[in-house]
Amino acid sequence: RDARMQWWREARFGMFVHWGLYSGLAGTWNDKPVGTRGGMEWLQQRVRADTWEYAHQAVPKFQPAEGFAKEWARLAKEAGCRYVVFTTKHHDGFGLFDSQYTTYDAHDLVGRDLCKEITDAIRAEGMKVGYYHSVIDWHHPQYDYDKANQLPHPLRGRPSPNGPRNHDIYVDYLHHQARELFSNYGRLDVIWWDYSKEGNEGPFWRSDELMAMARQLQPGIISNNRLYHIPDIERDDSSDRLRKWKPEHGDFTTPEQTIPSTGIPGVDWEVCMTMNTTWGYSEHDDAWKSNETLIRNLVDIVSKGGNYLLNIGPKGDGSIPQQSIDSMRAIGNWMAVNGEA
Ligand code: FUL
Repeated sequence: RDARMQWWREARFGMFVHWGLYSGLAGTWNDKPVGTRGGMEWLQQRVRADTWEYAHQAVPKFQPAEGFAKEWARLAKEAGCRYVVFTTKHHDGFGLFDSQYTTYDAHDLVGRDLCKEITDAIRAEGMKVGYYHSVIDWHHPQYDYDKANQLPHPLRGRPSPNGPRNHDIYVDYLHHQARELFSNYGRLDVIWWDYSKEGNEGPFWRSDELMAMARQLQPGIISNNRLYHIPDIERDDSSDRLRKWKPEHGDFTTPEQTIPSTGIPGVDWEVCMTMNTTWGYSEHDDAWKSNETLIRNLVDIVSKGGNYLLNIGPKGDGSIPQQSIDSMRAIGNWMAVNGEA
């Protein structure tokens, strides 16, 4: 494990990317802001849209420009990142990769394998590649939102229009897609699962099998622990829960939007954070952190032994908000002067 973790422990700084159908909607639904703060990658749930309505509005606005991925990779490199983790599928269920198990993916709706474009671009800049993959899937007809007990779904508590939902069928689908990701894009360095809720950890997703599959198909891969561990946004007794977490449940833990005050002794950890308050792009969120804050966060985290995974939320055409470009460059300049070679 130490051998697998070595590059990551040395990396210190990575770029997170949240990008999918929600990006083109930009935090707006029916010409109204969905809000000015908070995760707009949750837009579908925030407006209580079913998948048909959501996709109908979102797909025409999701039009990736040629070469967008190279811009992301160049920016990450310039900022001093050693790895990039991006959303292969977020909770809305839309995949950036080409899956033979659904038509709700970039291949079928956009005519491109965006996962491949992004993966290749990151590799070409010599960085490590990570996939954020959601185990939650609002679009899947067998995703059991009642049993999963984790979503404000428009149909929650009402009879499903598709009849009873069979969670096992959804979990098979999750495993099939994971196999595609582990098999079809070459070497993968990080798998970043998202996420379990209390009572739905581990066996709920047949997580031991997922982890074994990852190890078998990608021997060098490292993984976060969110198949087994509830992320720290959900609860505040993380140290207590971390005692129950075993190394086979993942290689590192992922405090979200917050820096543990005294680090997390004996555990590898990575703080993921937004630059404003949303992961997915919003045209209404102007609560940008200053460059000084971002650099202080990086120094604070690294001095306590953690990694910093800093998020950008590109727009529907794949372009990066100017504030994020400027901040990443400012971090890069700081690193060039103060960082290690
Ligand atoms: C959370 C998700 O629900 C958010 O949308 C975001 O992806 C964050 C990194 O993880 O659990």
